[in-house]
Amino acid sequence: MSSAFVDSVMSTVTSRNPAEPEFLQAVREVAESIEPVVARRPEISRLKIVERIVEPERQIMFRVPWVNDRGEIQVNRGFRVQFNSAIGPYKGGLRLHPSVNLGIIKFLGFEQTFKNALTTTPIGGSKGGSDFDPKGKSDMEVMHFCQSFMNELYRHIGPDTDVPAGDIGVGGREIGFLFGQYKKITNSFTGVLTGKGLSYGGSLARTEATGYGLVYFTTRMLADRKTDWKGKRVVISGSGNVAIYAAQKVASLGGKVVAMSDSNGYIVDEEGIALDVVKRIKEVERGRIKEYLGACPKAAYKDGCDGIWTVPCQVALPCATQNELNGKSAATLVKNGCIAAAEGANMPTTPEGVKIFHDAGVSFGPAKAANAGGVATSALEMSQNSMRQSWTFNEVDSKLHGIMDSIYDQCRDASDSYGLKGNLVAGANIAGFLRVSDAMIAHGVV
Ligand code: NDP
Ligand code: 2IT
Repeated sequence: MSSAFVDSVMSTVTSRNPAEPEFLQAVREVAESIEPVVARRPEISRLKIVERIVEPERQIMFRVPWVNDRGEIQVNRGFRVQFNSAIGPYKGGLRLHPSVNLGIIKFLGFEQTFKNALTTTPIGGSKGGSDFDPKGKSDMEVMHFCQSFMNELYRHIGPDTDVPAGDIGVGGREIGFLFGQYKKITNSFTGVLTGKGLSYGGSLARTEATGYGLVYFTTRMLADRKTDWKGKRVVISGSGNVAIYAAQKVASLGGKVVAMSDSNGYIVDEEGIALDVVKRIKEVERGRIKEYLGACPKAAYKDGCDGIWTVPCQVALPCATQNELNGKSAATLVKNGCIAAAEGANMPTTPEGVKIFHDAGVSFGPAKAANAGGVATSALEMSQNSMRQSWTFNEVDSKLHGIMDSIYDQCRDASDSYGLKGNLVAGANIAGFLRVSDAMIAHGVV
């Protein structure tokens, strides 16, 4: 879709941020969605809200030197992009993956701003990470990297300033090392990171939250089609934190997860994926998904990631990485009878893929809304830390469920009120944008 408004936003953002295709993709999608809002609310143009919202408040890039087990010096690049603090302290994950660069962190920070607004908890948007590859590294190497990363990051974060968490390549182990180093350098014990271990201030249900939240959101999408999970074939890409707990919740609601993947290939198990096996391989042994065949020899393994979308299913949950589900894969899913797709990963569906789903009448849950349960529960962890309390698993899970329902309602109501019924992409972007822009307007030109 092209228009004078979108063209004008994109021409400035493109000239300022050349060679950042993921960031430009994320901005274009929001610009397309909010065009009717800008037309209805003239103060947004007058106060240059769109021009301001696409510019990060602060971008930090830094050297991360560390020493590997062979005594060799390694140098990685660290990032923290503090995108928007209109509604609360910056909040968002840290990604450790060799593909990380400034454009990827900016796309994630930009999306995080609107996602966090949708949670209705008081958190701004940020993202960070490094091109460090944790795969094949020893615990000591990961610790040395995390300590060096925090030696710079600590001066930019704080419980009321910016609160990082996990993302790809950052789970409980890494958060522990990062927290330990922050505590040592600053001589303070505060809730400066979320996703912490339960022994030092973490929240019950944070590990499960993104996957569970994704399934709560998708449950509402299915309910709008007068159906539920019972007997549905479900394909979930990835086999990390989000994928595993989405699979667990799907199975508990009567769905059958028949395929999962990692960056090398995918497994198909017609009897339903044995999640205890996946959890052992991925969470305990840090192994590869193809090792599943060792425990479940009747399953099949195929090399390559996108083949997973050729496995027939009614519900598709992409939970690995950006742009992993393209137009061709979406068309295959539609042909095979898929009725709903919801994004556990951030921006996993290409714009062509989204269009094919929309045109085919497939219910589509965009990442900003559908995967917001993780950061929402991070906000609940911050609340518990501030109150020096810990809630039970059920208390946190029921608050998470309520937040996902509210996000669904916001997306549906926003799309309805702009004449875009059923378009949850537009609904999420409009509802998130309005919340952030109202706060920015109230703050004046800052
Ligand atoms: P993990 O590191 O736990 O798992 C990532 C999974 O995705 C692994 O199976 C990994 O395979 C696969 N993967 C990663 N990169 C690629 C790639 N380039 N191609 C194919 N597969 C890939 O991360 P999470 O589960 O935490 O994150 C998954 C997605 O969910 C990301 O998009 C993240 O931004 C998003 N997300 C995460 C939240 C959270 O709370 N953790 C919250 C909201 C969104 P392999 O092991 O082979 O690398
Ligand atoms: O993309 C995301 O929302 C996350 N990686 C979680 C961020 C957080 O602060 O919990």
